[in-house]
Amino acid sequence: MENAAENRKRIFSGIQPTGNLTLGNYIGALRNFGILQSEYDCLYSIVDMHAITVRQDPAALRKACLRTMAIFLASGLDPEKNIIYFQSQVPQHAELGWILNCFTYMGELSRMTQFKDKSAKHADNINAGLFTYPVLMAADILLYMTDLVPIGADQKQHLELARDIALRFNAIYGDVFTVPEGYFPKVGARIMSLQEPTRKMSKSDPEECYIAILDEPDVIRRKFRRAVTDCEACVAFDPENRPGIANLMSIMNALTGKSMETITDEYAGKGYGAFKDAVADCVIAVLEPIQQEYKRISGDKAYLEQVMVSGRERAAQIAYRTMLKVRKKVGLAALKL
Ligand code: ATP
Ligand code: LTN
Repeated sequence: MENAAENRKRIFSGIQPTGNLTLGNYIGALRNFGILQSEYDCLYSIVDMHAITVRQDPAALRKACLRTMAIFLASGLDPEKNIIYFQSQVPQHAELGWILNCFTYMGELSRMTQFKDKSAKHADNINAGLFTYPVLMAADILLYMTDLVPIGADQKQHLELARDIALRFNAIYGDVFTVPEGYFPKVGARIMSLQEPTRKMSKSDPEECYIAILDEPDVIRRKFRRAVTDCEACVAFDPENRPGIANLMSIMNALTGKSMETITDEYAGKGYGAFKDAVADCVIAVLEPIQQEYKRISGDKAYLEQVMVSGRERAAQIAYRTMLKVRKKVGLAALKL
């Protein structure tokens, strides 16, 4: 595929194997991965090196990596069509990350909102990796001459930085990197927390804030029933003043395609209880087949291993070619295999 697809546009995206993948990850990113796979030449990475910017239990991290890969496959990503692999198994990510660190300014990194949020959350461990996290993300993307990056809205600032770094590098050394564009979902680019609907749904928040892709139906129903709304008890889309109900409407809209007007009309006079149950039903209908497939795939360790090895080999070939070029440009000795 790597050669045959030379003239197709290339896609790269990554998901951290931290905790349980959420409905936000699914709607904001994963669902688009599946849609894009037939038209583009895609790489989807489990970005385990990004995950260790916050302290991880080693055994739990190893498990989470495999679980994330199984969820990728269960949600319909074809490992033949796409390159699915673990970031840390292609060492060129770290190598390019270092080089790009030397082309990124402290001021740029200090402005990153994710760094500010994560520093507040992990005040006892504000390490340099957390600070340079966006540079490693830029390396992920630029290593594969990526054209398009499917991500949720929270990653927009990081993508802008990756573009700036690419442009800066190209201005010095000539056209080395493809300058990537973001690909954001039209609806659902920012699914909010069920308990604090002014903040994004995040898998590192407490359980009741998010729906995990692998949550059982009764858990999903319970979490939606307990979701924070307001006391107006009428379904209407007003994200500014009524973020909780607007978030539930966005989830329904993203999963069923029903417009906000249709949803408003359908649930007029029915109260929040019925609406919350209906949102839960839509989510269950989408997640159930993924969960069934997950159960099947996650038991097949040999298959997962095979996907991992083949993904790594295919990704490494492209990464190797980019690094030959980059090393030459910056004046580092060639590293031939
Ligand atoms: P963490 O809470 O551990 O930082 P995260 O879920 O925010 O995790 P990732 O797992 O790295 O971060 O996110 C993977 C993809 O999912 C990214 O493209 C991100 O933009 C998208 N995403 C994450 N949360 C949401 C959300 N609430 N709504 C829409 N997209 C999201
Ligand atoms: N930073 C992203 C995860 C991520 C990513 C990437 C996304 C790491 N490398 C490359 C797209 C492309 C996050 O925190 N959600």
